[in-house]
Amino acid sequence: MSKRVIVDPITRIEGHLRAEVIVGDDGVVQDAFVSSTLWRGLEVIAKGRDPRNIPLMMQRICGVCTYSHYLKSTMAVEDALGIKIPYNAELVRTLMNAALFMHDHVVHFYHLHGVDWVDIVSALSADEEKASKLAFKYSDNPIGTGENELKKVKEKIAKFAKNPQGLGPFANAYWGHKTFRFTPEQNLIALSHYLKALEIQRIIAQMMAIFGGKNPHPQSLAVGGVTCVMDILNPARMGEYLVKYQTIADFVNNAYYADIVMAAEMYKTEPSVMKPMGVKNFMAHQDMMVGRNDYLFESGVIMNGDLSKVFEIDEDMITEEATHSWYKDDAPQHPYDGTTNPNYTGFVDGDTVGPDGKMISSKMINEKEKYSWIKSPRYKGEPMEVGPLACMLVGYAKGNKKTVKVVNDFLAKTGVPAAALFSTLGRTAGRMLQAKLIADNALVAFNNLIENLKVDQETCATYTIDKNREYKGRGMGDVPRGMLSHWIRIKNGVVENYQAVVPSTWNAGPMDSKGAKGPYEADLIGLKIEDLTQPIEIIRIIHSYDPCIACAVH
Ligand code: NFC
Repeated sequence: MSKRVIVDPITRIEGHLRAEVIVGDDGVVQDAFVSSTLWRGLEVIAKGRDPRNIPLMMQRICGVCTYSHYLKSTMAVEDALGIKIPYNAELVRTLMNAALFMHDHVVHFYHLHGVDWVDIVSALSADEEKASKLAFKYSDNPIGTGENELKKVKEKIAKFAKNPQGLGPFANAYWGHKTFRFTPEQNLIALSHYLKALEIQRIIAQMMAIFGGKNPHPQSLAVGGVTCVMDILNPARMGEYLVKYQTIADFVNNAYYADIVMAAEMYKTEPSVMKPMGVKNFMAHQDMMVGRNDYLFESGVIMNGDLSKVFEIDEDMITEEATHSWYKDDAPQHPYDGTTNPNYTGFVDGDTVGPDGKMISSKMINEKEKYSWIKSPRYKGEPMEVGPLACMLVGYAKGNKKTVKVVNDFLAKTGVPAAALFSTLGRTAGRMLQAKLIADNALVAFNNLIENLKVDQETCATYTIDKNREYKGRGMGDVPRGMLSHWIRIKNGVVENYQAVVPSTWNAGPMDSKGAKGPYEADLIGLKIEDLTQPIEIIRIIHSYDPCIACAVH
């Protein structure tokens, strides 16, 4: 008889997320439902306010992709008012974005998702000398893997293990689960990088603050451009950015890249991470301008995993619906006319699998009705995956030289075929490859900025708002978790309507009126769970999207 398994909360993510799966006697997931259990309401707060203040408010949608909403909201207002920002401002915005992307992806792999791949307890039995030598298999210049360094890492974690509370930040995980594939030595290498990445986080945050004033939630964008004029004209500040950038790029290339190559080698035979995705439609938007008409990311739509065709995005075809979301107005709406009127209908009583595997009575998702605070975005009525993998696939299929190089080098080094990218491993690798694309190429923006400042020091465009006119505009692009768009209507000088269509909304949204599932839910169906009391396979898939539910619900 089938059973319902609940994972709630899914930890090591931003926000509140619950997954419920129906599992058959064979341990295979027959159906899946994903719910966000907390509402925000930023779109409602925006109404009636001065559009120039909106970006600072919208930035508060998230404390992780802290710059994404600030930037896209500023761009939406600029688009509505017909403002073209100076070239210097474009380049500075890219340099801030480079810091954000590298920060998010490093934190994601090591601190949020890494423990799905790395068995920390197994690392304690590693031979440091063997591990130190092994690190050279994955990088010519390994980081943090000298024999003594690895010894210290082991000692540090062994101290945790002696605590009465157990393993501290590593407690309560499914250590020893049969789907972990690294050897003890590989686990130790990755564990050392986990600790090193804590330092890296701090350095990248400082990098963002050089042009942003502070981090999280930088302050240096204004409608029309940027305000960090004294920083970009100060060689010491520019030099500081460069040095920090190089430290981060080195980590991306010699720790993060190396660890994902190692993961590909060991996990390419693990069925739960190689299971083909449920949704094979991808969408990404041009972003990361490094020079005039020179972008690291391309725009496009891929349907059914067919890389031979990339379609242009038709923005009129983007909708959000609320058939299974806790809002009124169920029917699909274009974001310019979107509404956000809460309508909470709660959970139902039922029988589910308890923590010890025995059946218990509990609250369950009512999948026949509404069950999530996340809406269901659709493109031409179809669910789409957005995110770094979508961005890399679109760039690859469009023949973007820099993307093609990064992807082909990885496929050659790992021996993994391109088809294997349509999996959890592919999604996790896609995020790293996007970080590498940035680490290897975003300094073009830095050099162009220095050159341009010699002849042009404009950083902000002037503009006026005519209170007798109506305006509408949108800011679109790719942010660390995928395609993000903000849509604004302005009337009488204030915000008439505001909607954000967010990456984690695309990926985590519930079923639509036709019963079609979004990427999270569709990906769980068909997954084999080895032990219902330790559903790490579910967590690994969900984590690979880097869920941000604060963003998704907003
Ligand atoms: Ni929060 Fe997000 C913004 C999402 O749009 N999803 O990438 C960004 O958070 O991480």
